[in-house]
Amino acid sequence: MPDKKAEDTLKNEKGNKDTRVPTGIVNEIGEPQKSEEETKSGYVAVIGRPNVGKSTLMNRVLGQKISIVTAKPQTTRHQIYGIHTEAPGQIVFIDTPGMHQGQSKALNRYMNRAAKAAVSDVDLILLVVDALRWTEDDEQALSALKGAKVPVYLVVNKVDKVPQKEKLLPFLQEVSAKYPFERVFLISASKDKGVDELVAGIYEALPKGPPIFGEDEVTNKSVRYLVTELIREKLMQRFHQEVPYSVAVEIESWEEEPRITHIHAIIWVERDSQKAMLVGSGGEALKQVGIQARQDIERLLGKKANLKLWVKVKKAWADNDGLIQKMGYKDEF
Ligand SMILES: Nc1nc2c(ncn2[C@@H]2O[C@H](COP(=O)(O)OP(=O)(O)OP(=O)(O)O)[C@@H](O)[C@H]2O)c(=O)[nH]1
Ligand SMILES: [Mg+2]
Repeated sequence: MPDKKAEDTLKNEKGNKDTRVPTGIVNEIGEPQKSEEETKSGYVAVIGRPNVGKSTLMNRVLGQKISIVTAKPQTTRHQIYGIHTEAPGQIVFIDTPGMHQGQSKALNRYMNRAAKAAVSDVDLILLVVDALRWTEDDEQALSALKGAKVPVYLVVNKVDKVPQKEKLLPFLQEVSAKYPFERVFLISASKDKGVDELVAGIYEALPKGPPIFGEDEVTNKSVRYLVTELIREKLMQRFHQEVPYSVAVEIESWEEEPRITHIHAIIWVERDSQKAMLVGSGGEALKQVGIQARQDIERLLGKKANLKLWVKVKKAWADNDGLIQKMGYKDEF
């Protein structure tokens, strides 16, 4: 696993209020604390096809939005860590792009590589699937488990969509026969069902050890990166057809004042027609994107933000290996 990148990463707002207490100290209600030899820690890769709820699950455990979520597939594009620290130890989730068969564009190939790379050097893998739906893309995600040397849990998400639970049985049998999963969990990440049981199950699989990251760290990504993602989330949610898959967001300038942060960001698209869609009708849709993104950004930064967005065209950037690297899609997993 790469070492943590210390500077500029997002810290846990809870800070020292975190439930983990240093070795040998007795907490307020008088219970002796676990020494570091008793805590558990490790990396947990969250993989699966697009749109099954991997990012929703990670955010649910962390209790905050670290990874963006939309109703559209192929939302997550990079690996992103979500670091969960509490009394029993530390779970470092690695959220990944959904694995899928479309390999036509350089960006899609990058996303599949980023997802596959997460499977090595971890302590546990969660294969997330959608209750009752098994597709070719699930098969692709499953094939990434070949040669995995660590336990794999099957996590069947969105069980809230299946009122008759007996209908799940044949699906579970079918999927369980495909791989020797160590355990199977039925959950609803968005309705918070079965998630605590899954977290308890994760600790059972992790090795004993001290936390890997500082207890106030919640991700390996910079605040600036999270800001670009929040803008991309609003763009994906608002626009349809090919636009969501053709946007990349870049911070052009970032200026801190005591009470406000001024952020200028460029939205890159692939075609003039896409730019026209974004800025069309007096720019109303883009204005709404800006307002919604600013609200989330202010929550993230804990202060006021002044957000300015520009749309620019870089022809077929997602289809060009050199350009996707320039846009930040580098193989540094
Ligand atoms: N009904 C229901 N919907 C869910 C649940 N979990 C996630 N969703 C929805 O499923 C959609 C996809 O969720 P994401 O978390 O973005 O899925 P993902 O697997 O990270 O998708 P990619 O990043 O594209 O690979 C969103 O609309 C979520 O709100 C759940 O437990 N029940
Ligand atoms: Mg995701």
